[in-house]
Amino acid sequence: MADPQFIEKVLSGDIRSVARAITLVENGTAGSADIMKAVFPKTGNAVVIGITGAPGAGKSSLVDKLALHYKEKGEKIGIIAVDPSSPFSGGAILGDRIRMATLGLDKNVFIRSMATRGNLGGLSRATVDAVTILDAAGFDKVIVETVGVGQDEVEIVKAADVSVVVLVPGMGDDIQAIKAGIMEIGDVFVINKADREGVLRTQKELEALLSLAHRPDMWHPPIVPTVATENKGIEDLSAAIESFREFTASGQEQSLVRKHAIARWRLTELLRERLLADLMDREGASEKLESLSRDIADKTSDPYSAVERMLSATE
Ligand SMILES: Nc1nc2c(ncn2[C@@H]2O[C@H](COP(=O)(O)OP(=O)(O)O)[C@@H](O)[C@H]2O)c(=O)[nH]1
Ligand SMILES: [Mg+2]
Repeated sequence: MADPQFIEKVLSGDIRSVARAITLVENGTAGSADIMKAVFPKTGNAVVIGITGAPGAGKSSLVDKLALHYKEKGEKIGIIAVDPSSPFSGGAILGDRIRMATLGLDKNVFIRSMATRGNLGGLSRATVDAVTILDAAGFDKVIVETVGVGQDEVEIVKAADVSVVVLVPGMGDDIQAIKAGIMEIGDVFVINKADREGVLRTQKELEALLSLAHRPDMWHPPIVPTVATENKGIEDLSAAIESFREFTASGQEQSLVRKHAIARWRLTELLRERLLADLMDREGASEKLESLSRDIADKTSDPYSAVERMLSATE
């Protein structure tokens, strides 16, 4: 059982307790399942906004401005930056400090970086759990920033209530985005760095692409030009996010389908992680993994035979 006093503090929005809960859950520490069980029923009030796009597109700048915008409206904002590229989040932590400085050390703005831990994966599970904790802790908006590269991140953004895809003027970046498979997931598109040339052309290209896409909910994703560094277009972005929220609120059926898909994905992720963790907990499992990996590399075994040997309970 999780300490009820600790849970109470998390639910009341106590920043230190929230941070500790996220760390415990991120590390999968004993007792973290109890924390999640206790907070889950208290969720559902936060608007979760996923922001994705290529590195350097201006996501962090945009997230900071958007957070300021919400903060000025008297809301509590949680920001989670997902950085799978930094296994040791030293750089990410430094980034957080800088962001804290601009946003102000404030009990209404909580910033946290998530990085890949070990080789068991679980980044997307940990991120979605962190979102759950912030939601239960009374944050009005939870913004998740990811570099739109891996499948994990696409899933994280899909799990948000509103997914925002950030592009910049110029053809190259658009193609990159399509490759990464993030075009289909955008509920709102931003063309950031609109102070640069080619905004209109990118907008036209994007409109053409979107007109080919078929969304089951029939939503037409708005395209919002912004200049994050000059705080331009932030109101429009906020309005576009809100309009999608209103749209989903009116379409009960589609939003249930979406919720169901997210729940299934979440359950599958957790199962995957648990099953792997249970397997690796077995006596000598790490050594076995190492030696089988060597065998595959040496071609004295193949991955399929190796996985069978890993799974066999004997040895
Ligand atoms: N010219 C211009 N530069 C921007 C704009 N938004 C962000 N930047 C700059 O682009 C760089 C990358 O921004 P960042 O927010 O870190 O991008 P991220 O990697 O997507 O999070 C930084 O040097 C920003 O100052 C913008 O609207 N216009
Ligand atoms: Mg960033």
